[in-house]
Amino acid sequence: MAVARKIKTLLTVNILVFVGIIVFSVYCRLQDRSEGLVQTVRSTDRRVRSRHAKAGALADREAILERLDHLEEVVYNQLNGLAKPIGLVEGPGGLGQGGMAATLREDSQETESKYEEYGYNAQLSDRISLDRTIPDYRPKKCRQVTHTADLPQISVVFIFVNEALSVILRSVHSVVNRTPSRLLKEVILVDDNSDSAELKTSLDQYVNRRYPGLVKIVRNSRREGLIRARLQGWKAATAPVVGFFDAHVEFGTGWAEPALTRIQEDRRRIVLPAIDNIKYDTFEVQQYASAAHGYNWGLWCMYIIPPQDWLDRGDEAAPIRTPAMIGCSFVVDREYFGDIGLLDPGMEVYGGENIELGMRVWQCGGSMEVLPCSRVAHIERSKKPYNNDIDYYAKRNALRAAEVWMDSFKSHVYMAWNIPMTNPGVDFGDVSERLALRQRLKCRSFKWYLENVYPEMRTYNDTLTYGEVRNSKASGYCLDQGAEDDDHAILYPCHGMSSQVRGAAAPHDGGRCVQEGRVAAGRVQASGSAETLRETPAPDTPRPGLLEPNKPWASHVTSLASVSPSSRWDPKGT
Ligand SMILES: [Mn+2]
Repeated sequence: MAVARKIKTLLTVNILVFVGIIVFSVYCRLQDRSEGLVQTVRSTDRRVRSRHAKAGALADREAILERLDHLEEVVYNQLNGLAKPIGLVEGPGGLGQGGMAATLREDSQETESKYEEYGYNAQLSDRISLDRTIPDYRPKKCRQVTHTADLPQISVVFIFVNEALSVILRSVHSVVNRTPSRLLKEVILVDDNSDSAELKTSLDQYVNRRYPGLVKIVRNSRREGLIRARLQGWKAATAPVVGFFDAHVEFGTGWAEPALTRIQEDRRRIVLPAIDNIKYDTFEVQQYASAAHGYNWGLWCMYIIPPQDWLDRGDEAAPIRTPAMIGCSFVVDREYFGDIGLLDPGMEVYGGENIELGMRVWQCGGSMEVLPCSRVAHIERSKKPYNNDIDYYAKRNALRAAEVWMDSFKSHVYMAWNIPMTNPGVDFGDVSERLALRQRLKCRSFKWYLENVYPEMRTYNDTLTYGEVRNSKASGYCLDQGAEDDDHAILYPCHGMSSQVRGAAAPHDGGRCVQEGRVAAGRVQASGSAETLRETPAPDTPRPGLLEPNKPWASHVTSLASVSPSSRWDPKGT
């Protein structure tokens, strides 16, 4: 009880002091104003005052005003400034400081529905300060590097659709707080026609008062997809360098200088700040290991091990050559980006544009690199917006990239998506302008790119055919990979995912299946229910008939199944 009473007293004293400060500042303001009025009325009197006395009074006045400004700042911070009226936290308070994991005491219905809507714990985000600090995960060496004073300025573009207000504002606060003001020309928010009213009026009012003149908002009157939304941001940008980010990120200390330095040295470099992870449930900031950004033949991006020469060099602060980008964080010279054709505006929604840019910049004389000294933490959402037909758009965009940049290797993309090269049943639109761009820029072949930039990528030559291997007696069943921990192929209801999709190579390769998984060895026996149909191991029998190269098995291979590869990893998506 005594402790409680003490706390109570302390609280009361605090509040009293607080109220005192406010009353004092309001009083001074009033004084100031009335003094102003009096001064206007008595302006004639003032003229006759001695010059010396006037200067003294002015100096006093200046000092008082300065002091008042300071007090006002203190009060403002204590009251959490402009964020408080919209239910958010600014300044040093709030949960999750230092990038620590945070939790809410009660899990309400509202929390659940917001999770559903945004793919992260938006209600928790509202309780985390817009100005929170995050750990400095840069390699040690980065902190000793000094940068020249004449670095170019940057425009930072955030694109979003239906994002939580607190998450967008934390991205903005974070870039303003951690970028030297002389380098940050502007922040551009591109709203791809979000549904919520909060993202219209509240966002407008907040940024106009908090960052007048610094933050611009561009709104699409219809949903364009995040690829064209980025292009809108680029059009609005005026600094010599532009950074493109998802609107659910937080910037690390000193992120801008190394990126701007690399671009100042060579404007044909596309620089990717290294990505750390903000956990979507607790908002804890976790470090990710140094990686390059690669992709599979379906053109889904993934982190890959850095190139061998980088590993051999043993300098963890050195830039990492990368064949493509995840896409949620990249920095580029504004004019150069225009010169090489921006992002393909014929692509829809998102997916594939990030890989296409990687292929294009390398093939057309530029480069792309991850910078471990420049770091951005990003929320990998548990669910993405545009959830309808994302696979369809990713496939469509992948085919555009394949048709323009990949020469004969485009077959790999068709194979990965399990669609025939003739009459694919996917309308990927007109690529003639992109082909003309390739011609105009005199770009290298995809073969050159594979050999020099992405040698890790496995190629499948002499492919005769690809698709599912169906059981001719029960056509609803396909050969499947089976459990990870044994060598047994199984029959399973056809689903068209990658575990069932196989390719077959020319005879010199043994005429066997060259799918990523294991080749079946043994007799495929249909017994039991659909769920338990399994191959029976039989070491003394030859390979299953379905895969015998001398059998006309190609007729078992379905040519079209409009489904996506299942084994993929896609952390971007915005
Ligand atoms: Mn994202």
